[in-house]
Parts: sequence; C-alpha cells; structure tokens
Amino acid sequence: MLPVMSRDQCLEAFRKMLLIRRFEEACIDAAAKQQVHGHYHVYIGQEATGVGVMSVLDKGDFVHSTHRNHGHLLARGADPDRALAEIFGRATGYSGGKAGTLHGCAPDLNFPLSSGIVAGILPISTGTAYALKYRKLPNVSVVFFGDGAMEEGAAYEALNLAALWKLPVIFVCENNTAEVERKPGGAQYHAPNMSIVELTDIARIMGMNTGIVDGLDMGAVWTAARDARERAIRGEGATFLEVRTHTWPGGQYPTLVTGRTDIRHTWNGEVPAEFSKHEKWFRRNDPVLSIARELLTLGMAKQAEIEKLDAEVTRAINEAVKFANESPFPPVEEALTHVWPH
Ligand SMILES: Cc1ncc(C[n+]2csc(CCOP(=O)(O)OP(=O)(O)O)c2C)c(N)n1
Ligand SMILES: [Mg+2]
Repeated sequence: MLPVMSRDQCLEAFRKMLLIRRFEEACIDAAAKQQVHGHYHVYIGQEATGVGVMSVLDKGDFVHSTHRNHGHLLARGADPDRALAEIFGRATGYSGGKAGTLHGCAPDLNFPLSSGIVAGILPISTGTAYALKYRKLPNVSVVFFGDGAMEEGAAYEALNLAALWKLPVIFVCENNTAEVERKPGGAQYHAPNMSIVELTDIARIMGMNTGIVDGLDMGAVWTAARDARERAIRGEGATFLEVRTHTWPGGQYPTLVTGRTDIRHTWNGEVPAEFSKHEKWFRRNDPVLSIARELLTLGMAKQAEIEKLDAEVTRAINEAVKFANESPFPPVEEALTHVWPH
C-alpha cells in the first residue's frame, strides 16, 4: 500500500516507473529495427522494485546490477539519453558505447557497474560494502540480482562474508517467477533449480535479516528497503529481500506481447480482445497499471494528471531515441582503449 510514502514521493516514484516502461518499449522497438545489437533484457513487470528501493537511498550509497539493469539505472536517476545511447553502442553513452546493455553503469551516480554473469555482481557489491565499512562511511551497498543467481556459488560466498562481517549490504533478489510453485529440484525453463523452497531461508540460516515482499506493492518495497538501510547504517549488517513479481509474458525474446502500455486501462478496466490471453497482466500483474490504480483510488492523482505525466515521459523517451540515433559510434581507433588486455 502506498500511504507510507508522501504524495510527492508517490508521484515521483510513479513517474520513474512510467519512464522505465516507455524506455523499455522504445528498446524493443529499436531492437526490431536492428538499432540494439545482440541479446538484451528489459525490466517490464519489475518497475516497482527498482523504484521502491532506490527511493530510500542516499546519494552516497552504491548500486550494482545485472543483465537486467536498464530499470535500475533509470530509477537511480540516470539520464535516459545517455542510457539509451549506451544500449545503442554510441559514443555518447555512459561508457562511450562499449558497455552496451549488459554492463550498464553511471559512475557519477555511484552505480559503478552491472555484470552479465549471473551472480557475478554479488561478490563485487559485497566488496563495496566492505570498503564502506572500512572507511566508516554512513552508506550502504545495494545489489539487485535475479532468483537464478541463487543457483550460483558466488552468491553463497558473498552472502556468507556479508553475514560474517556484518557488512552494510541490501541484497535485493528479484524473483520474477512468483507464479511458479517452487519444489525442490523442480526447475522450469525460467525458474532456478533449487534444493530449497524458500530463497530467504539461505540468508536466514546465515543469520541475516530477511524479508519477502510483493513486487506490486511499492509501499511494501519502500518500507522493507528503508528498514534494511537503517539497520545497515546502525551496524546491524546485511538484509536479504526477496521481491516477488510475475513473469512478464513478453520477456524471453523481448516482444510487446501485451501491446504498448495504454495508461487508460487504469480506469477503463479494459482488456483488449487481441491480448485476452494475457488478461491477468492487465488486471493484476502489471505494476504500472497497479500503482496507477492505487494512486487513483487513494485520491493521490486524477486521470488527467496521470495522462499528463505519461505524455511528459513519452516525450522524454522519444527525445532519447532521437539523441541515441543521431549520436556517433565510437571511432574505430578507440577499439582498444578503456579495455583490459588478457
Ligand atoms: C554464470 C552464468 N550462467 C548462465 C548465464 C546465461 N543467463 C543469462 S540470464 C540467465 C537467467 C538468469 O535468471 P535470473 O537470475 O533469475 O534473472 P532474470 O533474467 O530472471 O532477471 C542465464 C542463465 C549467464 N549470463 N551467466
Ligand atoms: Mg529470474
């Protein structure tokens, strides 16, 4: 429920969610035109998680992400022009076009990197937390990762050290397979193969604070992240949050199978006939529509305000697409700069 946040905070958080949604839709369009090269992953369906967590962070906190980093970057306040230019491989991107979609970062926002290696980012974020503690800084290290990371050895090593050394980390495990009934060994193509049922049990037996949060409930995400941050700053160590969302049906090879989000579905309750087999997405699982409905129901925003926000955000993303397309590719002579030889 939203009321734990002020009206201004709610509207700003919702604006960021919409920005992410329009950005990802633009990426899918661009990929269809071969403007995004190689495989990429979008954050559709998980917007309330990144935005909810990021809303409680301080400038001095550090954020780390994965192959699914676009939404985290924008939620942290990244410039959509530079973020999209990076995904397009252009010289004006955050990493001069060399990081692309998989290694999104914004160093000026204390967002040092994302790793495309599943679970590879957990030890790095734990190292950041160690540095914060060593320097006695009043900040936290936040790391986003998928449920799939819990199959990997690197995750266990990072969780162990974070627990042992009481490091200021917030581990945000984005379980985007909430609809899958977890059974030991019962993997499905998009859900990990685990010997346990509850992912939080792993962190709990290490002595960490844990929580399971509904990823459609931005207020709950916000509260859980705020409490985790406060504990970490008090020296009480790391928290492991599992945030559950339902798999967006267009995600595997990103395709707009639920259409371009029509914000009017918030109040007209329509499920367009062409998308009827994804009815649940429209009625319940889409966090953008779900939060918009909450804003309306609670009287925090009117239809016209929501439409205005959407128009502003759409304009900003159209400009980002233009900026990215008009930006040059990095010069060939720079192919070997800013890379490590091996
Ligand atoms: C170590 C490693 N193994 C396999 C892959 C291939 N891979 C890329 S994304 C992905 C699924 C990851 O699932 P999850 O962590 O739940 O993230 P989600 O895509 O669901 O957000 C896999 C297996 C990889 N990138 N790194
Ligand atoms: Mg997953």
